[in-house]
Amino acid sequence: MGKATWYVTTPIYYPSDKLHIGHAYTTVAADALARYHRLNEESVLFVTGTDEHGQKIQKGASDQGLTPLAFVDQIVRQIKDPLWKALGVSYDDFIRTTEPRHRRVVQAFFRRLREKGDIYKGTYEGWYCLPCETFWTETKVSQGNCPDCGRPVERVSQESYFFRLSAYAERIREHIIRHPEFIQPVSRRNEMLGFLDEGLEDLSISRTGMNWGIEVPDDPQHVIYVWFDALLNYLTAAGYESDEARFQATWPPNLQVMGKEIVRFHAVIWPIMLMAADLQLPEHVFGHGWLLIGDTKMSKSRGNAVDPVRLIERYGVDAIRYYLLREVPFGSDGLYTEDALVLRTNVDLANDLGNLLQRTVAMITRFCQARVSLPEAAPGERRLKQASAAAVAEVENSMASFNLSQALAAVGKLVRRANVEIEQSQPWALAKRQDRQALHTVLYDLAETLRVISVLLSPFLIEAPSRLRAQLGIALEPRSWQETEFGWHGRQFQVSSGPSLFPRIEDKAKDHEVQTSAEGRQASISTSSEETSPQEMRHEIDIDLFQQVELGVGTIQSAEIVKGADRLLKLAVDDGERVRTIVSGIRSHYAPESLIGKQVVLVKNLKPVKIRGILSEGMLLAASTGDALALVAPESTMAAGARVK
Ligand code: ME8
Repeated sequence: MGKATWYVTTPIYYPSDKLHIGHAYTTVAADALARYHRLNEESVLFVTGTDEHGQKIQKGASDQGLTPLAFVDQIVRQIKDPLWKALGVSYDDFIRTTEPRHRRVVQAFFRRLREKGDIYKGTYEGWYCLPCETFWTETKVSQGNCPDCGRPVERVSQESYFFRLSAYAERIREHIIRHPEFIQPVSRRNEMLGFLDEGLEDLSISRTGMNWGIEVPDDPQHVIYVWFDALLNYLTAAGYESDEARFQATWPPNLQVMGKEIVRFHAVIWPIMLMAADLQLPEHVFGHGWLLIGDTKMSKSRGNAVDPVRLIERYGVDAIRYYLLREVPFGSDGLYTEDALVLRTNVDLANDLGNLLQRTVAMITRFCQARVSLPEAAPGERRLKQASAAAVAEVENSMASFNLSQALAAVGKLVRRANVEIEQSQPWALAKRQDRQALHTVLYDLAETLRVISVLLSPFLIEAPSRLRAQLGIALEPRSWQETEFGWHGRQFQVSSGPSLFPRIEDKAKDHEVQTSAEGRQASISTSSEETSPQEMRHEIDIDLFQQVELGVGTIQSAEIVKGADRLLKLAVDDGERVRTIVSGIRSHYAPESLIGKQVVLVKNLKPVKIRGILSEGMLLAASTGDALALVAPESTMAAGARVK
């Protein structure tokens, strides 16, 4: 676009009540993108704020016996802190539509369009939905209810200013068709084209008989319609009519993010306002899906809202941000459950990432006196180097298409790949063989991969990247996205183990009696171990990892009691190549003689261990529950040595 600043916006929210995780979702997504562009060394303007005028706010205030300003002031304070502060929302500007800078812009804009003839005075006859602050014509209202939210609408009949939307219907359609990237995802673009097919009527943009809003210039009986006022916040924050240099560097927005229910305002009405004022249109308008509770949208007025601050207190900011951005493909609707949040944290963050860090630091500490650098003669092409480069490219592509969950999935894949690398390269065996070159190469690559992961995660997570980097002994914050280059850190890592990156939530939950929410949430994941069983928290493995376990059929040739050990039997098992000795704890379930000739499944590549002075070379598979135990066997006789997979 050739301008200096990458400009991203969220909707400005109604401070009519506390915000919930639906609002957090939009804001954290915009925040991750803003952080990503900053890391890419771009100048960024990230704006969020509050939409403080309109009947809904006025009513909320009078219900509490407050002036509208006093009413919104207290809510706005809480939105800034604790909410956005605790969630790590790095906005550059928080705009409130009650600020004088905004009022000036709205009035100047109104004047400009009125002078041009795109705003004119007439009479409005129709319906109004208060919760949506939306006008509806007779044909759209079904049985007295709002077509968007289904709640009753009220009849309005009054003198009003109108904005000549209809005059721009063809231009906006053409813009949407010519710029497939303008409205995203594509499903929203199709919806908007469908909406335009129904025809555009001029929009009533003023009300009389209420005073909580910005007056129409030179006609103070009229207050400007809250949506017309609110949409202009994006101009105000960019410096329109107040700071020309800032405006030139910033306008138009690169990305405007919002929930799908208000795409119509942002992808049709708002661009037409800009066309009428001869201003450039935003590059991308992205309408994401809804967080649902059961099968309904989470919302303030439905009383099913989940408070993000309480979740952060319980699970930490990174778990919440990760869940919001990873769980649901950006653009689709997704079910919110606290169980899913816990599962995501435990599997992806505690198990996969936490273990990778913990194992890597432990091995570098143990085998390399906590210090590792890349050996001179290390090969240039290495598996983790390739996997890191692939992950970086995938994250970059995903971020360019705003696909945040795909970006995080790519990071997850790299984490799992690194865990597999540990299994495959077996650093402990390299240490034992004193293969210093191979050992240092693999441990350096693991540290380097973790470093790359810390950079990849830093747009998304607030605390974990620096805690991870502290254990690797490197600067706590990456300075630029270029640090995702493998080998960028071409020097030594001096590691030191630290507290677990993500303690498993079940452990934490045991310490806290977690209450179900008073706000109508059904079941909290809470504390009980039956609800969050280890099976549910299962650490998924790739097929590569599974295939490293060599399973085969064996035939038991002899079995004898191990003296002095009442649970053990010493078995001789023909594995198809040789007869190996296996010590197995099955004595209380099988009489030795009953086992002779029995077929079993054994783990063939288990490290031999001495048990009661006997070298045991493998393990038999057995199913067990409670006191019951049964050896696993092929369903029909197989040759000893047959592979089990
Ligand atoms: O519409 N799932 O403000 P608002 C996902 N003031 N996102 C959700 C959500 C959910 N369940 N609930 C809310 C307004 N959101 C106007 C905007 S802009 C010029 C004026 C998010 O307080 C989502 O971004 O009703 C949605 O569009 C926005 O909050 C609505 O916030």
